[in-house]
Amino acid sequence: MNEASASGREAFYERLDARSMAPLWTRLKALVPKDPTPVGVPCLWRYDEVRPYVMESAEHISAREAERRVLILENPALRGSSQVTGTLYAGLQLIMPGEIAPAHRHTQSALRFVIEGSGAYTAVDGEKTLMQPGDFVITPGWTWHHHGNDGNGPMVWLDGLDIPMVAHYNATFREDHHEEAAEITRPTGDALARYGAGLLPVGYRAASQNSPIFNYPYARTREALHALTRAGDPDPHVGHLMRYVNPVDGGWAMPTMAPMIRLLPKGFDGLPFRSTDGMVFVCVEGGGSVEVGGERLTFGPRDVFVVPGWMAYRLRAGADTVLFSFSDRVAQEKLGFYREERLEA
Ligand code: GTQ
Repeated sequence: MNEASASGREAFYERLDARSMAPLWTRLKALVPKDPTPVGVPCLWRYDEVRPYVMESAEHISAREAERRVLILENPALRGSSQVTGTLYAGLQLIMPGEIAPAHRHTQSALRFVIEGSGAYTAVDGEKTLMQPGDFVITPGWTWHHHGNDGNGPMVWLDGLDIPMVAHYNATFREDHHEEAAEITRPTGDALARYGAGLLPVGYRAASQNSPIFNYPYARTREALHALTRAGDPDPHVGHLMRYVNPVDGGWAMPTMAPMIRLLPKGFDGLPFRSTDGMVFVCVEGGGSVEVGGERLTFGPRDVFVVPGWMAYRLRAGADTVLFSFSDRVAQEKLGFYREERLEA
């Protein structure tokens, strides 16, 4: 191309620009790349390092004043965005004895994975559930919820929310309840008895895309995971990997976030794996390492780490290890985007 036509092109682009238009061909490869560019970087938050900050937050603000006293786990490559992956938010929430985090509701879905403490509860849509370490708890979008702590020690859980995903669709709404604690209309344990015992009320019709079970107690989950180890070998890439299920339709427990839990037997030396969903992990028991992006992050109980989508990773376990995780896989599957790849060693 000669100079005259090159400058003619540039002038054309400028005239386009003035009309709020642009040539696709200068952007095509970035807009429609061959494969995904990972969003964010791998990162591990070691619980013994972050815990002092979580506890100190109680010296600076009450749950009431904060509304939610949470330290956001922000991806180091996405600072200022409140994102842990391209679509997900994560944070560590602290509730001290006697406190109440006041009732509100929002279109975002939330999940809680209990890290430390006992005696605290969350109330969701009229039912309170007591939380224990390892419990997986759902707050469906647009349900009233407040949290409280009737115990005598602090409680910390990991919050996972689809905040960036809902923001992407500009479909964010919130409402504060007129009372600090929303009304309790059902006894504690009601949902688990009705929907979590391999039974369903006859004539039951799903009112939501969320599982009607909103607390999956760790004691039961753990028992199931250990039974699997007696029944056969783990998948060589992902271990004994299970998803939290909605018993009404067999689908994922939540419509936008995909919660899973896995057991990696002692000595597990996983083959590399990658999938399009960025994943947030919590080590529940045991310990090991994740090799990702040319580094090796070692983890133990209560540590949280993130693996960006489409980055290959290998999991290893030095002891029988339980890992909880969540990602946007369920949304990607519904939209037809989800892909995974099992790689050679
Ligand atoms: O517990 O309702 O970490 O609304 C962020 C926003 C927790 C909550 C978060 C929230 C909540």
